[in-house]
Amino acid sequence: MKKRLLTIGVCMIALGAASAPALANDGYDLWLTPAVAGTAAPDIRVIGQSETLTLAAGELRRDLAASPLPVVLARADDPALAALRLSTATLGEEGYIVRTATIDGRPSLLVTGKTDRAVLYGAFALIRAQKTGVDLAAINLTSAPKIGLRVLNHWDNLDGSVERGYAGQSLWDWWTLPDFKDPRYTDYARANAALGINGIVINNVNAKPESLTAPYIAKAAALADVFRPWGIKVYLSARFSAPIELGHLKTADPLDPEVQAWWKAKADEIYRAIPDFGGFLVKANSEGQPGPRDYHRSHADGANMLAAAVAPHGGIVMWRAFVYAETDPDDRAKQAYTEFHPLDGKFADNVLVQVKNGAIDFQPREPFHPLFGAMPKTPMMLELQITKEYLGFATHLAYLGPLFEEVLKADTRAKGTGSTVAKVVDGSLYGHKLSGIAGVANVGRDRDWSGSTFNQANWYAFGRLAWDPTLSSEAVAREWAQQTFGNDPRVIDTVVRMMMQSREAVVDYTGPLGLAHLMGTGHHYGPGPWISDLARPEWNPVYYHKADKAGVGFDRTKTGSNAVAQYEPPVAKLLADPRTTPESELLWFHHLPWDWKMKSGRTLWEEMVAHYDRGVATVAQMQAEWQGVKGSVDPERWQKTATYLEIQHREAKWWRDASLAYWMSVNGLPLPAGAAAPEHDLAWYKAQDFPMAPGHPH
Ligand code: GCW
Repeated sequence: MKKRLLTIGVCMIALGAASAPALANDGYDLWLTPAVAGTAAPDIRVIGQSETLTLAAGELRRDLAASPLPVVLARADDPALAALRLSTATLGEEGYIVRTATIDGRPSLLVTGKTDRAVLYGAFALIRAQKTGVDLAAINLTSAPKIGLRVLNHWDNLDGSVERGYAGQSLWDWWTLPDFKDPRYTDYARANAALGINGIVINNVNAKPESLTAPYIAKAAALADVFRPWGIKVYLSARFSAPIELGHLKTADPLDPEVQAWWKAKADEIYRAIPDFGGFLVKANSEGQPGPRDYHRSHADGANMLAAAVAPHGGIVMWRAFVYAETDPDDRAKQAYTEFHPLDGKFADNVLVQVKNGAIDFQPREPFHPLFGAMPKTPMMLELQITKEYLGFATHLAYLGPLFEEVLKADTRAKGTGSTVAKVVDGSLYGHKLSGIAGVANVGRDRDWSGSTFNQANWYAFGRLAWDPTLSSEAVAREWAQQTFGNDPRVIDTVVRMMMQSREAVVDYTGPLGLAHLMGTGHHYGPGPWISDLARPEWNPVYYHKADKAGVGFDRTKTGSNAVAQYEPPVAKLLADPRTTPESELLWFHHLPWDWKMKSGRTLWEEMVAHYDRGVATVAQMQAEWQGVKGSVDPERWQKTATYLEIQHREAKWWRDASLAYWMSVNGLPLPAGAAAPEHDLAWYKAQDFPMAPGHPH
């Protein structure tokens, strides 16, 4: 009796909560906002049977508001659709059609594709269309992903921490897996499927061998079971030396038959637990990780050995090109190209080489990596960083869509004009069947998943651009805003305006005109352009800016490291001359005097100061814009964003002031008239210390 009363009480509380006005929105729903209660539920019919089709129908029931027509979900080869003679030639396995059609004599809204997961993607596209104001009565969408592997890379450690993670602990509770499958894993899969993301590397590229042991394979298998019906495969980062650590072999030499046999057996073991396991991601001979070079073998030798182990099961290997060696005195920006370019044509068919967008390391702006277009025989996977290691962690508002778009649209000129990075990556430039794009995830256990509402947009933009790298980042920002904040045009316009200027603002206040790698050591939080005492030269910011009394910037032309020669001749030619180098990349390629005349007529020094000031001013403007939508955005997300913008403003000013104080200590120049003096002296900025900054092992 007592128990019953208690149950009734709980129900009443639950009911009370459900009927209370929606005062708060903690951002948990992401872009999967449920249809407003009270609108007529659409009529959904599923033809055919599968778990994925059922999930697709469930998504529509939850999120689609009234539909002008009944919705029909079916695979394209279903006899019920035969009369429609659908043209499915361009759809591939994942493409969908969403259009009006008469089915069994009833005017309907058809969602179809060749496979169940294509239908699922179509269902999400229909929901997106409705939320972005498309007239469903006239809808006619056909869409197929341009890139095959659309993968998130989790830098999640087995102890629950996340390398460069700013959204709380890892989403994976390794300890309670495989038994407990947290419902969040399903919500995570839904959010990804809505964007078309079809692969997740669940552990850090700085991998522990334990992730390949039986208990952790079982944990990975549990996640794979959750993700599978959502069209998502699980991948693992593999530690190259695992045959030594786990197999007790004396070597991990990729040409050693015992090592090869170990990996083959390991792959077989994984596939027994996860029949659709995607494959391995490998960081080798980079930042202390083991790799084939330890045995005087090439990256191709290492990759091909793993590729042979997974090939019988249809798996692939994503081999990272993020390498630079302390023993190599050459410009760090050149090292990946130097090492990988000669290996073109040497990789097995099921290997992709995964290349960061730029040649250094996910800086707020980098020129595109010269390896794109330089390895025609090798599928090149683009790696972007969604988590904002160098763009203000979770607190700064920096929409990365324009950064992603900038690299995707960059023209390598490898096969004439129009040889964009997007065409290299989607495989079309050289006719590769395998193609892929990876994003380092910004997801953790925070209620809003990504540490802030606006960080969700970066995950969203990655997914949408992975599906279609020709989309404009502004269009993506708009559709994200509509699904996140509703359809008040004033709110949407404000949000999109803020987003579209936000990344450039970060460039301005952290490192304008092609400056890069100026951050504090280890945690990478805040400015440290003065740092010069670290053991390896390329760890020091001074290595990257080379500022002295006479000038600033890294000479990567013939008179310097000649990194420009790694680009195709027409690109190299432009970059060899400071007058034809885009000013946004000027100091990346050139060392120039402080009084160098810029296109604006200002000196380089004046221009730099103007950029720092513009960066801070843009943040102030974003704050003002956000004030303008107070009351039109739910209070919880509004307040958190407002507070984060205050933090951003304070830190933008800190970056500006600290940087200017340092540059002035080097060039001895006064500030241009009207520019405010830094708040503190240089010694103060140098004395700041952040031993507990997040995302970095303490
Ligand atoms: O940007 C650097 C990060 C490291 C990271 C490395 C990489 C996973 O500071 O934390 O390690 O890149 O991409 O391998």
